[in-house]
Amino acid sequence: MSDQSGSPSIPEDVLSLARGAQHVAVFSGAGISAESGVPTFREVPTGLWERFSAQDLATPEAFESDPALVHTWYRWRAALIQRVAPNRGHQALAEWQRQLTGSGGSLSIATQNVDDLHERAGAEVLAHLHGSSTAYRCAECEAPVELPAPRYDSDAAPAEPSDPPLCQVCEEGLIRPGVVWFGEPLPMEPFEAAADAIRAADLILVVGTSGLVQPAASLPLLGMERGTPLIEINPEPTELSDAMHHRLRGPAGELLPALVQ
Ligand code: BV8
Repeated sequence: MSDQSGSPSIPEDVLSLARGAQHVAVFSGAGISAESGVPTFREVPTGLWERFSAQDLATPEAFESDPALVHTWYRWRAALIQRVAPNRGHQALAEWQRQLTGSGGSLSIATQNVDDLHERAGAEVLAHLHGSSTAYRCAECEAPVELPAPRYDSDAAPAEPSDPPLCQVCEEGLIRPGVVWFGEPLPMEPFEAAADAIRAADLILVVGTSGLVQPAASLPLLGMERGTPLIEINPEPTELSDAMHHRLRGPAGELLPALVQ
């Protein structure tokens, strides 16, 4: 087990694992977007929703009891995501994916994040395990809905919540975010695709996740079935650290570019 801390230099044995990998599986969480300015779930919210934790708001019950507050929180987050840019960690993964794909290999990204920063860095994402901040649907008839880009042009939370639109298809349901809330099942197709890619990988990177949210956080452990090397990239220890073969202690925006030669 190597426990790298301090400078973003990568131990030689980890560098050679990266150089020799042909099929890499990446499992990412909120931490990979932190350096872009997207708050992680562990950070304490401020403003309109400062009384709530992200976990309280990301539930069907919260939407049921205060649809305007939850709708506004998602629109504000979506606007923030659109205002920020992918960081060097997202870009390094996109570059590595291009290199591997070009030489008959693969780099599969399964993300817990609802932002599109991997895509905006130029990467293909295999699975958005918890949905997307740009998707919406009717809470009743499930009809998918396109909403115009949200217009909050400052990081400050809006003073007033706004009501979600009514569904134009069934004219009964409210439009909800196309994300997986706590207590809701994950969509099976992305989950299975992520599981298959992790089982088939010859190297697994676990980047920027506390490993607390199930069942997604169990996916990287599928690599243990075949003894696939598991590398964690995170400034802090996590629920998954003990299962990792290597733990690179630092920010993804520095460590991933150093890992991708
Ligand atoms: C389900 C979309 C069943 C919405 C999200 C008790 C025990 C175990 C499980 C449970 C339990 N009680 C309830 C559950 C189940 C629950 C769960 O896991 N709860 C946890 C909190 C205990 N799970 C569910 O409810 C799931 N559904 O189980 O359904 C079911 C089955 C059939 C029928 C009905 C029901 C659904 C979970 C999905 C919830 N939705 N997102 C939205 O985004 O608003 S989860 C959300 O939180 C994110 O998507 C993300 O996945 C998660 C946060 O996790 P992380 O990504 O890890 O982020 P976090 O902030 O925690 O950590 C950031 C990390 O980055 C830190 O480690 C930090 O050190 C690091 N970092 C910081 N800076 C950097 C960095 N790393 C690198 N570089 C940096 N610069």
